[in-house]
Amino acid sequence: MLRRFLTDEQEQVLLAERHQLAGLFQPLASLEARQEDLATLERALVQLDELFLLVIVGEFNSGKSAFINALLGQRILLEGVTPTTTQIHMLRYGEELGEVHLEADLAVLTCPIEWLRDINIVDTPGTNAIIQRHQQITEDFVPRADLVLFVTSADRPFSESERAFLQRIREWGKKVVVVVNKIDILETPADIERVVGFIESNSRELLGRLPMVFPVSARQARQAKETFDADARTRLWSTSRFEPLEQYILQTLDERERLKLKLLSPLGVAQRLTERYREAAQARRALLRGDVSTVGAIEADLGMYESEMRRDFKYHLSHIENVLYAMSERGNRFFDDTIRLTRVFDLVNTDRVRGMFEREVVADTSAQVEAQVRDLIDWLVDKDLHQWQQVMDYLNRRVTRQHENRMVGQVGGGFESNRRALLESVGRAAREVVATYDKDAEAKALADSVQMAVAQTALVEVGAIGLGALLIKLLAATMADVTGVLAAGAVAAVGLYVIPYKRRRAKNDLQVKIGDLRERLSTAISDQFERELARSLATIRDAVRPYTRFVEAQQATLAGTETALQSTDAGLRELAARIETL
Ligand SMILES: Nc1nc2c(ncn2[C@@H]2O[C@H](COP(=O)(O)OP(=O)(O)OP(=O)(O)O)[C@@H](O)[C@H]2O)c(=O)[nH]1
Ligand SMILES: [Mg+2]
Repeated sequence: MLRRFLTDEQEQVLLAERHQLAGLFQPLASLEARQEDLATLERALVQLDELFLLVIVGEFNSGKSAFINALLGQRILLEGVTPTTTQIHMLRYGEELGEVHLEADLAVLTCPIEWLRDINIVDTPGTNAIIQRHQQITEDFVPRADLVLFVTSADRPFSESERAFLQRIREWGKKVVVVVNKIDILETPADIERVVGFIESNSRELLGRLPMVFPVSARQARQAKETFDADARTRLWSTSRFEPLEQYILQTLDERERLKLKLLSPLGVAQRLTERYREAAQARRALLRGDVSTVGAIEADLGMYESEMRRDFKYHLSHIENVLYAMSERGNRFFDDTIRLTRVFDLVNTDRVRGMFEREVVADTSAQVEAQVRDLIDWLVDKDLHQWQQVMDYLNRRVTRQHENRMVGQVGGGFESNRRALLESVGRAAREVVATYDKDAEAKALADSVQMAVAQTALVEVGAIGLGALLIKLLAATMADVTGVLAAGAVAAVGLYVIPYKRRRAKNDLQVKIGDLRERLSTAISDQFERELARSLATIRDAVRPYTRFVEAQQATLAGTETALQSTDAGLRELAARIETL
């Protein structure tokens, strides 16, 4: 890095810094950092091993190239009134003059000047030129600087674009020295002082502290170095005011000072990146927080759906049961009315009794049960559909809201596009369910399975006869039993004693039969309902699960990344303090 050996403490700081910088790759990668930022970090690491880099920046035509030529004492770089420097020129020590192109936009010039063994000096394309690309080349190079020399021209000190540019340099944590060039065009020393004062107060405000400001005439300085006329040389050299600046660069900036700047420079870069990606992580966290609450809301909604369904199902079931209760009431009344002495002759005619029983007791029970079951099924299907709609709404709202969060879109494109794709595909699935929901088919399928369930508990072979027909079949069996009680004995003969007994027996039998039927029906329908509810919940949860899983996984990763960034941040601060004491 530098030509002299490092002290133990310096060596340790250097090691610690390498460690911190290298540790930043992982969290940055996990936040899908921009390629440029990763490259910048990588260069910052490499830069620790490179020679001190003094980078000259400023607007086009301010005299950056002229300044370097003056420093070198020869016109090595091209100067011109139009935008002249079109790529980065790095000046290095070399036995003889030479030029090689290392990378795109970077030319290395070698020059046999002693102090270039300690400092590499860099000329950059001017900013605020009509050629946008020049500005970009220069801005991309700024993170590599160990010290930035900002050249502004005395005829237009501090333009708006210079302010903006300086601000960006500051963000990289660079130390800045300001050069006011072309003071030869100012008429009096007082004008020079005014310009310097103006620049000092503005840059203090902009950089947060007063930078060193050197007013010079690069042109006169070079002329002084080139002329053979001793008088002219003295005069030009003094009016150029170049000496303090040259002194600063070549002497004040000694090895210790350069080492400090060298160590601080990648630190500034790392701090800037850490800060940027902590913000990115924060934005991501905020987004995930919204996702978590959406997932939570969907889950809470499903929980509510489940308990409301159970509660309301009880009402529906009671309606069905009531139909059968009503039937047994009618049965009681029927037996009270029919099984009496005065009607003994009616009772003897079994067919007639059966006909009466069918008309008065059974009546339209099966149709009523069927209607109630149909109601229940419609309700079930409606609720299921409604729940899907609910989920779809939650997801839609989330998709709409995320577009408002532009910050997240800026960094971590992969995360955001994965997330959006996922959210959209889950939303699409829900939308599709809602759009293609065939209520009739769903209801039909449910009705079939209810019927099957009842048939199974009754151990009756039914095939596809329908719930009503099935009930009639079951009731007919009941009827046969009950009316059979009446037919069995010679009612007339022992009427007086037997009739009350028969009546009680018939009523009791009917209660038992209907009770049994009700029980079977309730059990079958309840089981079916539970299965249906479980299926509905499971299907919805399955549809949302990819999103839920993504959110959970991302949260876990993010927590780790945030911790890493936080500890890097602390580590960098501590290092910065240590470097100041070197
Ligand atoms: N009067 C005066 N003119 C100068 C001085 N320094 C440079 N110039 C002139 O200003 C013009 C621009 O100088 P350059 O050194 O090419 O400026 P630059 O900042 O490198 O410009 P770009 O490479 O285009 O960004 C040239 O015509 C120089 O001769 C100076 O101290 N005084
Ligand atoms: Mg130039």
